[in-house]
Amino acid sequence: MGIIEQENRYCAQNYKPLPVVLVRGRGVYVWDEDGKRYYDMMSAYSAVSHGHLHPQLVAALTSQLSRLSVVSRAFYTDNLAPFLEKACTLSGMDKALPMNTGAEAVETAIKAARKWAYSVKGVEKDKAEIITCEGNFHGRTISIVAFSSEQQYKAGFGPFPAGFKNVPFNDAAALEAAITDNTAAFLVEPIQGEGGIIVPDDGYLKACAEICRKHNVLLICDEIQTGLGRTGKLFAVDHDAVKPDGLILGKALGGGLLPVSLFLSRKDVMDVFTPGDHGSTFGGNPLACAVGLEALSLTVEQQLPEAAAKLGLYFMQALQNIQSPIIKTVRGKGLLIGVEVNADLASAREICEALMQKGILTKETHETVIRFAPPLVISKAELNSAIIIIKQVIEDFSG
Ligand code: IF1
Repeated sequence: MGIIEQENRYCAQNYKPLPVVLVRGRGVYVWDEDGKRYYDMMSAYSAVSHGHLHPQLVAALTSQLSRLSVVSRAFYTDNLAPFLEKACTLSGMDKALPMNTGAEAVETAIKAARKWAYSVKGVEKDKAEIITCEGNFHGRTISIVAFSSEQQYKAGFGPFPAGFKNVPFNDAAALEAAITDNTAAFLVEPIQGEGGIIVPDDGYLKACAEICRKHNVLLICDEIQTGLGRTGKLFAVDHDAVKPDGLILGKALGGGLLPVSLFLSRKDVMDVFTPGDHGSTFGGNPLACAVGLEALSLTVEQQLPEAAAKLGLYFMQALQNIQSPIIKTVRGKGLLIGVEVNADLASAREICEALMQKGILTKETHETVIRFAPPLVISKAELNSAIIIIKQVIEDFSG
């Protein structure tokens, strides 16, 4: 039985992977079981922004593995505090709560916002509302898909908890109109990833921040995908010079090695948690802290935001210069780029399969958008080589 057949036999079919079996990764490259090399243009949905097996991240993890792995938060350890101090200093937040997956950090943010609404803002018990956006993606838990606008993510999983309200993305007036005295928070991705790399107008986030401040509503930004340099700034909120009341980090925070996530916020929000309120077996474990601290340091030391800004602009211009009727639009920021294809001329999935044949790995989102999000450590030479292949494949499809 081949490995794909074996996986189909034993694994739930909750994904439809491209027919490639990866066995090795390094930097911007991954290799399949036949030794064929691919450019990774997905970075595991931006979890591998530092490149596969970055030597400094592997060294940080290996070193920690020789000392202490997991002890739970029943005891103090020597590297949680330095990790959280670094994260707070870089983000301008007062305190952080460590979790593992992005969804867990989003759930933490929802709990914090609700408890803050009751205990600080004075919202009536069990009446707190959280506003989110159409086209959002914040994870796959029952509470989170309760406010998803993607029917497939909800179908068959009800019933869902109440207390969430969706407004159109990129419409600050709609946000203000949806706010009531019971509104605890506005939870938003600065750029919608899964929604198809939707970049809002300049100033949208700034307008939302002002509206939230005016109505004493927490602005919580989900930067699980857009954070740590991906969009050309350390955080995507920096494009609008917005400091949110809460920030959610994940994916690249784990250096492409471990699940590491954080909910960071103001002191008065974080202080609603008292011992026993919330927790996680692995949240803030020494391995995660060693990797998380190194991932943050590397992002800044290697100027990954600046690299993403420069190479992202170059990459987008190269994609926009491809003369092809199958390309409808090219959009994105930094190295988070989406190419929307003309659905009546070509299928994004088929283009991804053709790209795979030529040594480029990426995935479509929402059937019509091809995501290009390489590791931020990609060199201009590597990017040029990838662009040549992408151009060739799109021109072949254009007949
Ligand atoms: C899937 C999307 C990307 C996220 C944001 C929270 C989470 C994610 C902004 C949850 C996770 C992943 C999940 C993965 C596909 C992928 C994805 F297409 F679904 F939306 F990246 F764009 N906030 N996104 O992007 O973090 O719990 O997964 O660690 O579920 O299919 P997680």
